[in-house]
Amino acid sequence: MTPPHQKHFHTSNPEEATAINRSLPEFAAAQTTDEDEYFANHQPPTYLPEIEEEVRGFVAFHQQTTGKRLALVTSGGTTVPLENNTVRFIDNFSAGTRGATSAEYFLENGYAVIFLHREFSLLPYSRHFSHSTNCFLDYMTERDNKIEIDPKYSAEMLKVYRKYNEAQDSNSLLLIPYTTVNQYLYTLKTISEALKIYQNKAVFYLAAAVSDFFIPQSRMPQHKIQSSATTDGELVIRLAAVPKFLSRLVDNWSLGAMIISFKLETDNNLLIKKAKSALERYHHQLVIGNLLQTRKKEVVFVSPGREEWIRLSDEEIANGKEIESEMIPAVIKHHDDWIQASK
Ligand code: 9Z3
Repeated sequence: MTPPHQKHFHTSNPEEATAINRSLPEFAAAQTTDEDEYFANHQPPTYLPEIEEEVRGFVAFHQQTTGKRLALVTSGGTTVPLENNTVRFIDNFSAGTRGATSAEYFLENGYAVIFLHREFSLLPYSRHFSHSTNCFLDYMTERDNKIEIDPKYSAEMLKVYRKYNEAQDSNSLLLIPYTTVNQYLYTLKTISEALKIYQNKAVFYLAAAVSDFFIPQSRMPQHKIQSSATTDGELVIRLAAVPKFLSRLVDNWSLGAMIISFKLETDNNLLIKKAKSALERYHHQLVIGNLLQTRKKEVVFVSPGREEWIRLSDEEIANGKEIESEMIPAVIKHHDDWIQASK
């Protein structure tokens, strides 16, 4: 029996007045989107379940133990293989500087970081010493038949070493690699789903340079393309568009997280326009626009109704200041507002 204060609803009777309405337009059959189609027709990397376990362990650790906010930083370029047994692939310029540098500033500001990066691209902390000389041995010197850090690098290295150890000891940095665009997309999806329990305390900072075009598995030759198989010595490659995954990320894969995408252009006249249209299209929280030519000197934050530039002077750059040291505190302010607004 229903208690007297509780209203009783009947749902089993048809609504006679509105059951048939011929003036309504035909309802389209459910469509699978390009993104779903992509996952239905491409194989996940075989190691993905192990990555999922690592990520879930990391997320649970921080949720239960440290309570830190969490940043997923993506970094570096994705490859597009031309052959299944890959000898050749298409690549892009990104070395992962933006991602690796930003990850350090997130860590310094108390975030835990999942660093989804192109394998062998720059990593947080080691980046200071890995690509700037011919070899790490350039930082060493010999004394009394022993090898040691050259004293002229020692102070700087000690600073980085301490920060690196702090990140390691507190289990605040999880490194997850990818190489191809397919691996990137599957891994991003898996990490996003594992991060759902983190809700608005998670921030997605998508700095990886993701290829817009790829060769679908259905068209991919198994073996190295032979020059004898080309016509007139020319190789024609037909690429398909990579589906726009940001809408899936915003709508389904993440739950309440703040999502930041990057917009890269080379034409100054397009930057703001393209950043705004990305924001309108995906309804996420922030687009960071940058030009290839000036990306280390200036970026623009485009959020609903707002544009904020961050610029470094030539003097600041000459003194070794990194633009990410200003970008990340500004991102964190946006994240504070996002958490506040979603309370
Ligand atoms: C960026 O715009 C990054 O800032 C850079 C960093 C790739 C320029 P580096 O590794 O470079 O420090 O040398 N990333 C996003 C690029 C991208 O693919 N954006 C897509 C687009 O522009 C949207 S997701 O359409």
